[in-house]
Formats: sequence, structure tokens, C-alpha cells
Amino acid sequence: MQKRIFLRSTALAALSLVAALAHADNNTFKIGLILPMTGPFASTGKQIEAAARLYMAQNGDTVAGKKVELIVKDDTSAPDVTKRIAQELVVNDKVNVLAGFGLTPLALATAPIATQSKTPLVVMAAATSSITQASPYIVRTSFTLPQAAVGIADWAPKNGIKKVVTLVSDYGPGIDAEKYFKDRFLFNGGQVIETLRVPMRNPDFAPFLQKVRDLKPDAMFVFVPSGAGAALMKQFAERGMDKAGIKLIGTGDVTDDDILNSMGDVALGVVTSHHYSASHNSPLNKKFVEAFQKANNGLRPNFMAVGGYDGMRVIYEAAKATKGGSGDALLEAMKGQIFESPRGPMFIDAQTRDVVHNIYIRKVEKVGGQLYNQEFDTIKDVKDPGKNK
Ligand code: VNL
Repeated sequence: MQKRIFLRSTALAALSLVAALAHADNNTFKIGLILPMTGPFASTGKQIEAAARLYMAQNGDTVAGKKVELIVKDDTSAPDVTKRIAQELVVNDKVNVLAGFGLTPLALATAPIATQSKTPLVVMAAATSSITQASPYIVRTSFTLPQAAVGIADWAPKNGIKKVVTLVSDYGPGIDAEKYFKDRFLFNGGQVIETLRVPMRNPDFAPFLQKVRDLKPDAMFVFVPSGAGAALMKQFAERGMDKAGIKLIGTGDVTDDDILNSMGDVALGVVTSHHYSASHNSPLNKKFVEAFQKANNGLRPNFMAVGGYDGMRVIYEAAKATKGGSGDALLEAMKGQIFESPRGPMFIDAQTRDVVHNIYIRKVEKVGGQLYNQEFDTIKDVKDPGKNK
């Protein structure tokens, strides 16, 4: 009798231990953050990781009573690696959500994993319009190139720029930028006299810039991915393009806040359109920039950081609403979120799962001895024009 009771109680203890372990697992909310942490796009990974950690430091590492676990993985910006890591995170780590995605090809390669496993995937960086259509589980907190490109295409012809040569990185976001800039600029009465595409990786801009110089447009419209702007600016100056009276315009990727201050005076006066500037004039942004710099040795946050920070906000709020849920419930709770970002007001369009936000026209100016993209005009609540086809 005594023995039976003893056996029963040990069995019960063992069971509750198993339950406790399962519960422990059930008590974590896992975010798999896949980023290029090494290689030519490492600045994007560094900015987003720093922003995600800042968000957690400010908002705590528990949601709905669950411990938030951030698992950061380096995909070296190779699509097959991104996809493999995503699969491991889903199968082995059982993450609630996948996030990051520094480049378009990395997001596109991973989209099928999100669909098959019904795992929400938050794109914090990549910006080709079509990405959100690659899986119904994709939500985007970065931006789209069509959103950014039409702003400058409206501004330029009203400001003496009638003849333009475009120069873009030859892959998804560059092709979007070229198309949406050109269509809108032509519609506005402008002329695009040449469209040039440079390789995405390690481009040598020199022969392209020479061509632009020979064509003598009023301006050169540029899209290069975050990080590549410094090399382009340097060669632009070396060829004396600015002295030859050729203006530089583009989406804000080229005057990326991460590297802008090191570009020197050649960047002064460059006008771009984009969704985020570190000098965006709002109390929330001032707090964000200050806290980010304090936590990262003075590093200035760029638009990648803001995509990561807002992505964490979308994940945290969805986790709260679903008590640490996953799959379709978590995805549904991401759709339609509306909030103030350091960039300004934004929301996640429930139909397209894509970001809607203001696009600002900005000019590079010196403020307190430092170069900033100073916003001087606002186009409100811009939806991705790529979704209206
Ligand atoms: C992409 C778009 C990447 C814009 C970027 O920087 C960027 C992309 C790395 O979709 O690949 O500034």
C-alpha cells in the first residue's frame, strides 16, 4: 500500500516535471532574427540588431508573461544560407516568428519556408515591392522602392530638373526604383535620356559615371543599397560631376545616415526622398536617436535601424494580443497595427501586409558641423504604388 502510493507519487512527479519542461518551453516567445552580419552588407545587420536590442532594453524581455528570446543568425547575405537558417530556426528552435532579411533575394528565398510552416516573417530591410506577395505570412516594416522613388520624381521637374539619367543597382529594388521614377518623371513632363544598371556587388561606378558625364543631364537619379553610397559619392566627386553641374538625386538609400557624415562636402545639397532621416523632427525620434547612439558608441541610426525597431514593435504588440501566440493568430495580430514610429506615423495595411508611411523630401545640409538629410516637404500616408497595378 505504502509502496503503491510512493510509486504513484513518483510517477506524478515525473509527469509534472515533463509538464514543467513543456511549460518552460511554452513560456518563451522566440524571435529568429536573420541578418547579414558579415560581408558587404554587414552595416545593415549591425544597425538592425542594435535596434532590436534597444527595443528590448526599453520594453522589457517578457511579453504576456513569456520570456522573449532573440536568436540572431548571420546569413552572410547569401540566399541559400538565409533559407537554411530559417528552416533550422523553425524546425529545431520552433521560433514564433522569423525576422530581419537585409536584401531582397534573402527574403524571396525564405518566403516558401514561411508559407509551408505558417510562420509570420517580418521583413525589416528588404524593399522590392513584390516581396509581400511572395508569401501570405510576410509583413513588412521597412519601405518599398516605388514608395520612395515617386516622391523625388514629383519634386525634380518642379525644381528645374528636366533631363535625367538613372543609375541603379541591377536587382529587384534598383529595377523598381528605375521603373517608378521613370514612369512618374515622364508623366510629369521630364525626360529620361538613359537608364544605367550597375552590378549589385562591388560595383565599379567609374565607367558608368563617365557615361553620365558625357550625356550631360540636369541630374543623375540613383538607387544603390544601404552602404554603397559612400563609394558612389567618392567617385562622383572624383569625376567632377558636381562641378560639371550634374545634380545628384535619388531615394534616400544613397545618403544613408550610417555613412552620410563621412561623405564630405560633395554630399551637400543632394536631394532625396525617403521615409526616415535621423534628423526627423519629433520628440519620439529625438529620444530614439539619443538612446541608440548612447547604446552603440555614438553610431547614428539609419533607415535600417528604424525598420528593425518598428519590426520589433509589431512583433511585441502581436505577441501581447495573442498571449505569446504563433502562426495565423500571430500574423492576424500584426495586420492593421497603427502607431507612431521614429520615422513618423505608420501602419501595416491589413490587406497588403505592407507598410504605409510618410515620404519626406530631404536635402543634405550641415547642422552643428554634421551632415544630415534635412526634411523640408512631406507626402502623407504613402501606400506602395507597386500594389495598385
Ligand atoms: C534593399 C533595398 C537593400 C534597399 C538595401 O540595402 C536597400 C533590398 C542593403 O531590397 O535588397 O537600401
